[in-house]
Amino acid sequence: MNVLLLSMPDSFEHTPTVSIRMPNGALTSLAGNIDSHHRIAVADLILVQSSVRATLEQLVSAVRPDLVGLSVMTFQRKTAKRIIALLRTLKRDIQIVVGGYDPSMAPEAYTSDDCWTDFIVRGEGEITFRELLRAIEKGAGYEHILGLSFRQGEYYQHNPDRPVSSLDTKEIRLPNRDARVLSGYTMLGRQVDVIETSRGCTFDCSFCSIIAMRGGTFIPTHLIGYWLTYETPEVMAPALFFWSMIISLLTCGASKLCARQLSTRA
Ligand code: B12
Ligand code: SF4
Repeated sequence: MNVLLLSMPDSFEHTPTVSIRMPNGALTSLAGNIDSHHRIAVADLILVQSSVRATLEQLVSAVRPDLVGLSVMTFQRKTAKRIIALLRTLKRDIQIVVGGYDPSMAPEAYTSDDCWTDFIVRGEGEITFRELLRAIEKGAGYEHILGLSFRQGEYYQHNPDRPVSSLDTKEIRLPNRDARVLSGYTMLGRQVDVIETSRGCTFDCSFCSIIAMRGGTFIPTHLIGYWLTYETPEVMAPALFFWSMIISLLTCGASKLCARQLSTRA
């Protein structure tokens, strides 16, 4: 299948594109976790904020996607709906899947008449998305896929939630950065890439999306070890953004990561 994954072009006033144009880590992680025979393209629309329509026209024509996946934060919902409408005019038989924070926490926003989606991936996406592509290929039905909502005629079926992955079974593989088809990621003018060092948080602030998304779990060590061993030498942007909700709990791992990165560059 041809698959196109998009992050939304909107930035917030705290993170204007003149200072931050960061890659979306979810999309490359999804790209790294689908079966290898699929053709996958990842496009971060934050890089083309002033030419979204033209870029989508070009991408749909070049990739001919069977399925387009959108990663959506809450403040990007309106844009996501406009992009979905545009995609449907560009290719009629396209299937649309949405995932990320907004579709996970407010799936009903993506099942209404003004937003016609085929699938909603709720919560952690790698395994659900991999299983979804397999099910589409086999025509085998979607009832067995945890964390998935799907359209059945007029209605949506919401399958049970998928428990968060412990990440130590190697069921979730490394991201695929080669799938990116746009360039120009910068942070304060320097080329940047991102490395994920943990998932979740140990705290439970009532206003925070992380708790709803990951049920209060925090999974640090496996990823730190994983990235240290396999990934950091290959990620060579002049600026690296290591993200963790609470990196201060991981000072040992964080300093190892920095030391490893510096020695690789020396
Ligand atoms: C790194 C990060 C940033 C970076 C990079 C952002 C980027 N371009 O991706 C920077 C610092 C730039 C940033 C900025 C902002 N961020 Co931020 N950020 C994060 C952080 C820490 C990690 C995100 C991440 O990549 N995680 C790792 C990936 C692998 O996991 P994931 O994103 O959850 O994706 C998984 C699932 O959601 C799902 N999924 C996601 N997308 C899709 C798409 C499809 C098709 C499918 C099937 C599945 C799927 O599968 C993925 C793999 O399991 C999160 C908090 C967190 N720990 O997740 C906040 C977070 C996403 N950010 C948030 C916010 C609000 C912002 C800002 C608006 C802040 C501001 N006021 O300016 C800006 C928006 C900038 C922008 N235009 O993107 C909120 C979003 C809340 C919400 N309800 O929408 C979060 C959740 C923080 C929080 N605690 O509330 N952010
Ligand atoms: S990520 Fe920050 S805001 Fe969210 S629960 Fe953890 S400490 Fe609280």
